[in-house]
Amino acid sequence: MVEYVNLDGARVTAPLRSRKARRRALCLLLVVLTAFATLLSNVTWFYLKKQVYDYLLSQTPTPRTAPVHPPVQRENATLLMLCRNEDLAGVLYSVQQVEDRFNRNYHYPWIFFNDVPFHEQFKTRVTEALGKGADVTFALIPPEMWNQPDWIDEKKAKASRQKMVADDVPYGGSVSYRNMCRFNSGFFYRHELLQDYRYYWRVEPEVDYLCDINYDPFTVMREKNKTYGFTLSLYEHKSTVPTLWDAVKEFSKLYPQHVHPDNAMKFLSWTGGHTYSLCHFWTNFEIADLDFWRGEAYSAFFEFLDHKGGFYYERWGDAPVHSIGAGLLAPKDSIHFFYDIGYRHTNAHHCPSGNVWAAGRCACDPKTSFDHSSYSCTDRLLGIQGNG
Ligand SMILES: Nc1nc2c(ncn2[C@@H]2O[C@H](COP(=O)(O)OP(=O)(O)OP(=O)(O)O)[C@@H](O)[C@H]2O)c(=O)[nH]1
Ligand SMILES: [Mg+2]
Repeated sequence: MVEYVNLDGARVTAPLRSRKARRRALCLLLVVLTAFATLLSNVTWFYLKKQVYDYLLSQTPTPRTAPVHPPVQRENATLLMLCRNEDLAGVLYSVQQVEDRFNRNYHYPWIFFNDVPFHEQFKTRVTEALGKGADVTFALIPPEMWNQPDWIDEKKAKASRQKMVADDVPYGGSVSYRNMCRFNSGFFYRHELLQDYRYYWRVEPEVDYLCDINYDPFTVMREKNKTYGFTLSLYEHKSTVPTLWDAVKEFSKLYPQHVHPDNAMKFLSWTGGHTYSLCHFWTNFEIADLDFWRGEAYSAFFEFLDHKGGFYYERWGDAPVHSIGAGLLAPKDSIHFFYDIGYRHTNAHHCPSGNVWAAGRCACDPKTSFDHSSYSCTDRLLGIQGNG
C-alpha cells in the first residue's frame, strides 16, 4: 500500500501499482487501439468499395455492335435453336461459339423456338449477345405442333413411360422430351418462319464449336447438292426404338416410289434391311435442306411414322427418324460429313486433324475425336460413299 494526501488534504491509502499491473493496462490500451483502428479501416474500405460499385452500377453498358465486314454473299439460310427460358446460359454459350467461329463473318439470322413465350430477359440477353443490328427472331411454337395429339392413347403411353423409367431409359418418363423429338422430326420445317428458307443449321444450348469455320457450309450444301450435313454419328439406345425399323420396312413396302434407288441402306442396316444398325446422325448439329423435309417423300414418311404412335408409345428420337429419312429417301452421296467442323455435344466431340486442325485453330485433341471410337458410325457411311 502507499499513502498520499488528496486534494482535500486528507490522507488516503491506495494499492501499490506493480510494474506488472501497469504493463497489463498498457496492453489493454493497445488492444483497444488496434481494434478501433481495424474497425475504422474496415468502415473506410467498405465505404470506398460501395463508392466504386455505385459508380460501376451507374454506368450504361456500351451495347455490343455486330462487327461490320464487307458484304458477303449469303445463302438462303438461317441458324435455329429450340430452347427453353431456363436454358439461357447454355444458349448464350452456344451463340457465342457459333458467332465467334463462323457467323461474325456472315451474319446469318437466328431463329429461337420455344413451346412457351420467351421471357423478356431471355430476349434482351440473347439480342445483346448477338450485337446491335443482328437479325434475331424469337418464335412461339403453336400447340398443335408441339403437344401430344389427342389420338394417342394416354393410358398406353403412360404405361410405356413408366416401364422406361423402371428400365432406366434416358428421358424415358418425359412427355416434353417426346414432344420435342416429334416437333424436330416432323414439324419445325413447317413453321411459318421457315417457309422462305432453303437451309438451316441447328444449334443446341451448351455446345462447343471447336474450330474456325472459314467458309460457308450453306454454300457447300447448295453447290454440292447436299441434303443433310452432320459431324457425329453413333448408335441409338435400342430400347427407345423397338418397333421403329418394322415401321420403316412397312413404309418401304407401301411406298417404294419414295425410297431412293441409291440410298444409304448399308449405313442403316448391316443385314440387308432386315434389322436396324441403330446408326444415326446426331441431330444436335445438323445442316440440312428444308425442301427435303418438306418434300413428298419425307412428308409421307413422317406421317406414316407419326400415326404408328411410336413417338409416345416408345421414345422415337428425331435423330434416328431424320437419319433413316435422309438415309433411305435421299441419295447416299447427298449426305455430307462436315469433317472440318470441330464440334462437341455433351461428352462426345468430333475433332479434325492435320492441316485442317491447324487451319481451323481447333481447340480440341484429334486423338480423342469420337470418330475413332467403336461407337461411331461415321466410317461406315464414308465406306459406302467410297470415301472410307
Ligand atoms: N422449348 C423447349 N425446348 C426443349 C424442350 N426439351 C428439350 N428442348 C430443347 O431441345 C433440344 C434437345 O434437348 P436435349 O435435352 O438437349 O436433348 P438431347 O440432346 O437428346 O439430350 P442431352 O444428351 O441431355 O443433351 C435442346 O435444344 C433443348 O433446349 C422443351 O420442353 N421445351
Ligand atoms: Mg442436347
